[in-house]
Amino acid sequence: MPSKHEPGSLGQDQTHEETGVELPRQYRVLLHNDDYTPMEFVVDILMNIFFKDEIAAMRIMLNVHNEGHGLCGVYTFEVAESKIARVHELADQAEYPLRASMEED
Ligand code: TYC
Repeated sequence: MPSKHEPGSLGQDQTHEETGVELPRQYRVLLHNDDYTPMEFVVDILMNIFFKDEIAAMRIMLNVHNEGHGLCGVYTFEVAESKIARVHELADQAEYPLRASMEED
């Protein structure tokens, strides 16, 4: 069994410079405040699209309401993109101006 500092070992303490293994880039998905989307709609979005429990969803919604924007979660590009598309789809359908965006973590 090679020691965990040898190349090819199973140790998890090597840097990606040593292993050449790159982690996928991660993106923060943000929700933005507006004056028209009902609070309950935002809580439902956070529970159904971002899988938050009711307490966490309420906390994030109030943070967005008070600060202007708030973090929903951190995902790979494709997952972030599809969650944002789903938020916009549901908001558009309900005719609310709710918007989400992403930025690299
Ligand atoms: N500001 C909205 C209201 O007072 C609630 C709200 C919260 C809207 C979060 C958007 O992302 C949002 N009804």
